[in-house]
Amino acid sequence: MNALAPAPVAPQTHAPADPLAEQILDTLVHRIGKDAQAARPHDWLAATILTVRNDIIERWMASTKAAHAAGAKRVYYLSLEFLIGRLLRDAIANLGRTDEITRALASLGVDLAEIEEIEPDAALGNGGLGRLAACFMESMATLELPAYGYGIRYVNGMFRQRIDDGWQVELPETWLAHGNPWEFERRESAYLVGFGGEVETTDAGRAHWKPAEAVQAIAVDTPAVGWRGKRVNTLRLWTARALDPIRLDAFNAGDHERALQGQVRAETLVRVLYPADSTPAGQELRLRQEYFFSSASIQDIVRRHVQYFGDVRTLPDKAAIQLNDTHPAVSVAELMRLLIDHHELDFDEAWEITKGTFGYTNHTLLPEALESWPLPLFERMLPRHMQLIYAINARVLREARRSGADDRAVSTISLIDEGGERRVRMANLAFAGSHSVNGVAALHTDLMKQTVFADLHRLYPERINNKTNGITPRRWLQQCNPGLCGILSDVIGPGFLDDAEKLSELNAHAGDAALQEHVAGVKRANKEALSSFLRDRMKLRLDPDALFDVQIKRIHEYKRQLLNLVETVALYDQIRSHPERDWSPRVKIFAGKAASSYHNAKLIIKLANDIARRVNTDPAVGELLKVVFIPNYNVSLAEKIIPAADLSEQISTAGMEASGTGNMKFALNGALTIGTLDGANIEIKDRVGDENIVIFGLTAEEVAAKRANGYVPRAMIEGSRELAQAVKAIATGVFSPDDPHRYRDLMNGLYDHDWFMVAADFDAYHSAQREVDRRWGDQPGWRASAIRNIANVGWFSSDRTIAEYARDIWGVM
Ligand code: HBZ
Repeated sequence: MNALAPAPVAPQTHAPADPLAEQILDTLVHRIGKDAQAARPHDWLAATILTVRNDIIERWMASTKAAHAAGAKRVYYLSLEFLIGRLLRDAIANLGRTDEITRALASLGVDLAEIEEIEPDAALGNGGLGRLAACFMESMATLELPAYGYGIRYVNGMFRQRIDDGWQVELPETWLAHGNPWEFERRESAYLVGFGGEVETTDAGRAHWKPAEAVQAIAVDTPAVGWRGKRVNTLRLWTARALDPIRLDAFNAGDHERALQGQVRAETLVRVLYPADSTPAGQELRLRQEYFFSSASIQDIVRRHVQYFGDVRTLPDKAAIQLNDTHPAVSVAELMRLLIDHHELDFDEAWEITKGTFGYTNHTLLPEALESWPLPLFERMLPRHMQLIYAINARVLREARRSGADDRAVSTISLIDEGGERRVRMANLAFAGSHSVNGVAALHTDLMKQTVFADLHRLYPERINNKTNGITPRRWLQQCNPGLCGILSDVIGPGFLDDAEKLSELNAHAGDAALQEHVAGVKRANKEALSSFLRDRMKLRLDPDALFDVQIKRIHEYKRQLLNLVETVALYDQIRSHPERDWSPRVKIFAGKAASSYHNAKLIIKLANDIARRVNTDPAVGELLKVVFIPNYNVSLAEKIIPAADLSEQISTAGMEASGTGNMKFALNGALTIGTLDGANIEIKDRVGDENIVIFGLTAEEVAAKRANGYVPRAMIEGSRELAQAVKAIATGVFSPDDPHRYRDLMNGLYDHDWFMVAADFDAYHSAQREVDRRWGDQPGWRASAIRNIANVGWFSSDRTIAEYARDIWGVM
């Protein structure tokens, strides 16, 4: 400013002394077009985001330039899902600017917490797999890896769940309704993606694919800020545009529908996230989505590589592409196509480059969840890719025969499933096309070797490796539980903020009564905050001194919400029969979405609500037992519930939950786990110690043996008085007097097959819950256990997981 110029006259209202407040106000006026008087909360939110964004953009450009200047190898994380949730609190916390921004907004009469609360969740994912991708994005930036996430910019993410009379109703999620200040459309980064048509052979003997149809993929970038703002990476989500958005010939001829047909078809591609989890979405549109984002991403990666390094043959030295499950597995064929048809490499060389570049992460062994596509559909949509898959298959099967595989092994290794209708097996394609195939917890990786991938593992014994999942401690401890972090800093200093494994220093203080008191005080405050949130939202009163017992996750039979509910009914019966006993008050909290086509999962939601209605209004149990189903579970809700939990329910049928990541979040926030020996529960137990977790039930081996040897659930049910009573009560309509047969089939399923071993594990679970009661009765013991959980789960930071991927798979650390 000119020193001689008169000082500007401060406006009368909202005269901020604070330069940051001035910036926000300036943004509000000049970017949003509102003044402080007229601004609504959404305007303040947008103005705040646009202001902090400037800081992020500068770091973002610096990060990109640094990677370029260093000629660094880049990591590409391909995922059809990124469940990132809200971004404002995370971004400003990682930039270390929370206090400053809180003050600036306060000087403008705005409450930061209030505007954070109206930011919509970016819910571009179903559950664990999508949330893992989001945690990984944050950790890759934190570890200063040059990394890109690639996915789809769905217009409608995960559906919003409403509960009407106890039933789930799905409503569209409109997260973009107020615009999205975090994203940048990059019109210059656009690629053509073809579908259908035919393959011709050129005079030079090369394949030439002539698609019948093409759409344009356009990049939309969102910054991903690492801890302490050290690095900002790019989440690149593709949107679709028709090549010819309006066909003027048709329009002028009066056929307005046909004129816009191309645009509608393109928009359909990116319209909605498939809300099925653990069951493949078998429709043609899903395969179109998979190819659309895979093709755009691979084209972008190859283009960047050639632009920076000149020679496509050095791709594996400079690019590591990780496939998040098989959803992007067609990328293997797409890279082969680009290398052979466009870069004119021969098949063998292209294959070595492809294998050197890709890694594949498997997230499930459920056979019904393994993706495969009908061969005729695949061939019609992607004829050139089908040819390449045949060629890859011929090569793999040749290698299999040479290594001594018999007919049975050859048929399971084949990329084509020949049993019945012929299908393309995406997991086999991903496995064959990758130099690394990893599971997400130790048990899961072992089971991959023993079951689904046994023959591929024998053929390529070096390929399978384990990378136990992790969670980002920034979102799942620092941001969601500031009270706890304050105490931890006071006791062990702030070192844990940069290295979660330093939480182990807390072990020395686990028996300290003052610390126990403080940790319990924060837990109690978090429970009060959750209770008051639920009072406003659900008109519900909870006792913050009760044990908060929580199961929040997708509703799925293998996760066994039903086991928890049946046990709740048994407990309810016992409280009513023995009101004189010394029961400790419990609140059973459930939340989660069911795939819209998953009948039993939706019925389980209804059952939870039916049980809640009956139990919560029964004067015979009073405050001793309450049951709550919280609607519309999402990342933001998890951030409120987890810090308030005393008990974490991780009770899947052993062998079926690949890892779980909620289990890690609860333990990090001082909840004890009641769980089976499944997924990462096993590794949590190994770290927190047997005395600080409650384990029950069949092992994975026992489950397999029981299934193999003819399991008779009816006998189990009849042999357990508590179980028989509870099942009968549910089956005969005690909780559904308006429709007494509502749960008859669900309960008959337990008698007849009980695939998920609810009956087999019931007694063990019931006793384990009584063990929880006993431990809860000893509050000093419980609190010490809570502290030992916090102290010993720092290893489950996604920083550790990503460091392992970086070292063992990507070769970038
Ligand atoms: O991936 C989950 C596993 O069930 C869980 O155990 C693990 O912790 C987590 C991260 O590794 N899997 C999923 O969340 N799977 C899906 O969401 C899914 C989505 C679409 C599909 C199939 C599965 O077509």
